[in-house]
Amino acid sequence: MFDLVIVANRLPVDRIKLPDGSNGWRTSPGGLVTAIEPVMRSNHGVWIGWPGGTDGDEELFSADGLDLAPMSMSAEEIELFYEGFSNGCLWPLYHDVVVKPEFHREWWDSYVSVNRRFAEKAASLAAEGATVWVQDYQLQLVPQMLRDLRPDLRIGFYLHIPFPPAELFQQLPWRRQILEGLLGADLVGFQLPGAAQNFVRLVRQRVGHKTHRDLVYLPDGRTVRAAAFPISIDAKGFEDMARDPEVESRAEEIREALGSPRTVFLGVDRLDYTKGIFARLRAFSEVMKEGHFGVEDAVFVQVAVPSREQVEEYRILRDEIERLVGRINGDLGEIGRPAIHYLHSSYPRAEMAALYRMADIMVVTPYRDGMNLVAKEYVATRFENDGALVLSEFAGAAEELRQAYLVNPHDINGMKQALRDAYDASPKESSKRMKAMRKTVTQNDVKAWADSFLLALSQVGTHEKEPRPT
Ligand code: GDG
Repeated sequence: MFDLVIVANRLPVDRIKLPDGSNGWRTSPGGLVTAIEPVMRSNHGVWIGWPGGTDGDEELFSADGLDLAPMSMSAEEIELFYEGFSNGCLWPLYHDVVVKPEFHREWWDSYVSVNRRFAEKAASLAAEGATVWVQDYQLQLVPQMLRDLRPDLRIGFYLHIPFPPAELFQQLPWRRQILEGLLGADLVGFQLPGAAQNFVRLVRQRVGHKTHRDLVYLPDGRTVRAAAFPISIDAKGFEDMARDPEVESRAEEIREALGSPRTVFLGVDRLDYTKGIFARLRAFSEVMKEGHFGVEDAVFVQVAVPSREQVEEYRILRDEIERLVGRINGDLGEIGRPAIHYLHSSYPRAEMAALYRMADIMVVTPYRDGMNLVAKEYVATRFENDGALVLSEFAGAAEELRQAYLVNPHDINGMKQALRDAYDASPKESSKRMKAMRKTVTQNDVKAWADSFLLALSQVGTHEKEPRPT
């Protein structure tokens, strides 16, 4: 039995087959893992999640000192619950309908039954009075299901992606069930205050509960708090990695391999339609075409990390981006000097740090993003206060990183201007901006995020100053 139970769709590791046929584990990339892993380590909890694959093995194990409880997933559940309802319906709906969400009843049925299995697993592993922290959009029904099974638990929920305005959320045929699922938690955390307000407003309108500021009052006397806890990174960990001489020499090696251009632009994203990769590369290529810089002066390195490759929209996007890269390099490149270096791959963390170190301008231009950790990681690695960040206004990170070159990713001309500005900035100007951003990131690191969430969770209902509305 455990006192802290993390419930997330994925385990922080992938199950892999070793050359000798036995099972092995590899840390899997992604924002959630990066954020929660340090919390787990310092609290000695258990992490429940899907290890990838369909092998049905649910035996507890530990990897890298973490206790892990794998949840099996059938091929049908992967298709209906994960690729279907989670990534074909909720993901686009919550990201401002960048692509059209699909509403299928059999996807929903699978979402309900998988959420129930997660709730049952959490109920079986949590000690009396334990804290359970449920993560993200795939598991929004778990809080209420778990509360029905185990009223003794303290339950927190954190949404890593945006929570949409009522006008969009309302489209969801199962809107009420989702809201009621979330209300099973004592504390519902979001990236930004606007998301928490969207939620409270919807609860008032759609479920009819009384609310006051960030509190929801349930008829049974329970109080639920909805508030913002902007996520962050292990800033010191990233900085230490960036200072490692091996990382530094790798960064130099990459720059040389790129032909030692004056300026390197960098994009690092999961290959996802919310990330705005296509429009960003177009903007860069137009600036180059117009002669602001040539291929000897500047290159763009775009790392597109493979993601959700079974989902049709993602396959289409990959084709579109790769066609665009081919076209741009055909138009603007020279022998041995492409304008865009495109890499469809994932890398070890040290290589990511080397990429951040070698880049002069980091370009992060999502149409909508809960936070965006890549932007913060880049800032953390710039210990000499050099480099520039071009950042979408629609990334949660833009609320904190005000000294970035902020852009509207729908506005190609505006993006072009920001790329030119970042390219032309004096070292003094860049250093002033970076210094301020580094302060923000180092002061609010992932430990502060987790600590503040867990503290707030422990306090819900214990010292309400406001009288309950009648
Ligand atoms: C969701 C929300 C929110 C990426 N490729 C590799 C790799 N990564 C790491 C990055 C970063 C993380 O994955 C990506 O995080 P982001 O925040 O940029 O984006 P999402 O994956 O969409 O994350 C997002 C986040 O959750 C946390 O709440 O910020 O808004 O969408 O840490 O470094 N890591 C390694 N190799 C890779 O190839 N090692």
